[in-house]
Amino acid sequence: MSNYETVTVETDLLILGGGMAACGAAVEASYWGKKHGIKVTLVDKAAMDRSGAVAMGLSAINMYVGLKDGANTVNDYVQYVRNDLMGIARDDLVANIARHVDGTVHLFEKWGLPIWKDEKGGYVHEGRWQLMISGESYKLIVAEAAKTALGKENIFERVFIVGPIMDGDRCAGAVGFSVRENKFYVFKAKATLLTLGGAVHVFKPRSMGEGLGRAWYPPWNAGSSTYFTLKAGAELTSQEVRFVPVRFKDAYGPVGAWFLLFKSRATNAFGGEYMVERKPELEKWGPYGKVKPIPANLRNYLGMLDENEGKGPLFMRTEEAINKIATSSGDEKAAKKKLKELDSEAWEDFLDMTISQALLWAATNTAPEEKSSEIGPTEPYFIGSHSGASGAWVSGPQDLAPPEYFWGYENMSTVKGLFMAGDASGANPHKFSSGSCTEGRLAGKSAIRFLVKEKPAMPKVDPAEMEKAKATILQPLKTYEENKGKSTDPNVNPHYILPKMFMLRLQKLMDEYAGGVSMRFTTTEPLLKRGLELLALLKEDAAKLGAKDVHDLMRAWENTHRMYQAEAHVRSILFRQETRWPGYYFRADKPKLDEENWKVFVNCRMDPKTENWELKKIPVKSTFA
Ligand code: SFD
Ligand code: AMP
Repeated sequence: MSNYETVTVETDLLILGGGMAACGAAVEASYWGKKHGIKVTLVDKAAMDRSGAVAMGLSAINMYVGLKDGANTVNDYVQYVRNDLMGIARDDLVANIARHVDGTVHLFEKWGLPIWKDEKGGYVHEGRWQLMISGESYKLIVAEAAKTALGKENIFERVFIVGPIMDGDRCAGAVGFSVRENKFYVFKAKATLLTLGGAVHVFKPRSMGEGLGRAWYPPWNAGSSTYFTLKAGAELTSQEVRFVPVRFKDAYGPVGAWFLLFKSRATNAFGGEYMVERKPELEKWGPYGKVKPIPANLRNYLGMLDENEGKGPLFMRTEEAINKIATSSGDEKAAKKKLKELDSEAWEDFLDMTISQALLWAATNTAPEEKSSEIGPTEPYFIGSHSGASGAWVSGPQDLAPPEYFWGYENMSTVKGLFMAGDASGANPHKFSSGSCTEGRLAGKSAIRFLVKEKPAMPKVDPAEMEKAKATILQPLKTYEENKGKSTDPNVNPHYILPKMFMLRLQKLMDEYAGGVSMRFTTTEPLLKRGLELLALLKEDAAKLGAKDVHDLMRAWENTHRMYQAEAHVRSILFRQETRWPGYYFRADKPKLDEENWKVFVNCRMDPKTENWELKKIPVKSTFA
């Protein structure tokens, strides 16, 4: 530990993360920053070319409004998102992204992203809001634009960010460590933009043993955004709104292209189409049970009801969908050609995005044109960019936000000088890759506006405080080194807990007490309170984390971040006295939707010093009808 060098970097705007939101912020902030002599620096735990959720590529852009061709309006998108989240969404933030996202997609195309075109040269739509792409290299293309805008000297890759530096109640930057060299980093900044993604593996995954690590959302997004926001004393919102996606079983292949492009049906094991047969259930869920498309969580719930009744497993009827399209022309020769085309689209959908699904098809001799595939709800994830809504509470844009939702600079949190975008910003879901990049652009420009107008001084950071932070952050290495010899097997030692064991304990706890897969996503007040008791013990044991090397050190802090995400989630579910998203979680002791008392945001904040929590209701307001 003594051989750890401290590297101090001073900058004006610090962008944390190198994913879709960060790349958008880098391009926009560098452009406007250059006009005002403002320095922009970016830090990523991995290599930007292949980091974050889009590392493996994507096969669709899921947010494109199509304003130019008059197909849709901003308000259409606002309504779609508000209904999908059962009434709880920030219309002002959703609209702000919706009015700019098409421009971002056109930039992607200019940068070289292949977007499928129809015979008239128009974009091929997967659905009303989704475009098909050949997106294996999507992240490389977007990262290249960001790196060019920033300049190599302003990019720090392979540096893991642990938490914020505070200068009084102002965010003054961040601390972290290299995952390649013995370097501890102090980033001092006049403004900070947090885009560290969402959280995976807080709950026990369905994958285990040889498959452990297999997930839909990337396990390398470990809740660092939530931890950073809490430790800065900023407000979070919608931490109860986890996302439980329905996915092809065991390899986590997405379903959007099958439902929307291939118009595939999903049925139970007896051929029953649960989204049709269980329509009466939708009556129970207020106005949201009547909208089209059926909200994502209710789609899940209808399938879960069939499974609970022993009608599982559920299947995506790929064979039916492909053959129906192929034979639709009635011409046998054309059908053969179409079948071949559809078959390659089916495989490309996964080869461009979730390669393991294609591997599992191969490994199980599954030809989608001949055999349907099992689907099912996965373990919960925390992502503010898909059909979940967890993230920080940020200011809206002045022209769209109700007065209560605007405090100076759009996308700024409740802590001065700290901005969020992408998964890190909450209550504005359905932004996906293109919307997250767009929100990054908006937040990047807003942070530059903040720097130009407020002219904040470089924050004061006490070197002695930084040395204390360094000791705390590197402590797991010391704990392991000092105690590893006290047992015959360093993996079994009473003096420390190893990161993987810590993670498995957290996952078991969340699965059993906070409504994970084993509990069919169901929980109650007594279960949640017991879960909090066990989380408090886990937090005590976090002080005894041991790390055998710098990789383990990153794992130790990733799991600490997951633990705080877990606590924010459990406290928020406990606070909301109803069931609003039954296909995401079900409060068996509060089984109904309560529009009268609970059509609100649930916000939470933790005092960084005392770690005391406060939770509150925030009324849902909108300037949209
Ligand atoms: O259909 C630290 N997403 C899809 N979006 C689409 O537009 N189309 C699709 O087809 C999509 N599909 C999909 C999607 C995601 C995944 C994983 C799959 C399939 C398999 C969603 C988008 O990918 C998502 O909305 C955006 O990428 C979110 O952007 P952002 O910027 O909020 O998160 P990020 O890109 O993961 O970036 C996070 C960055 O932070 C870094 N990082 N760096 C330093 N220190 C730490 N402690 C850090 N922790 C994290 C990461 O390295 C990364 O650079 S479909 O299935 O939905
Ligand atoms: P997914 O593959 O589940 O990540 O979904 C990709 C996109 O398709 C998202 O915009 C979803 O909201 C949308 N989607 C998925 N399934 C359906 C469905 N059955 N009806 C309407 N939209 C859907």
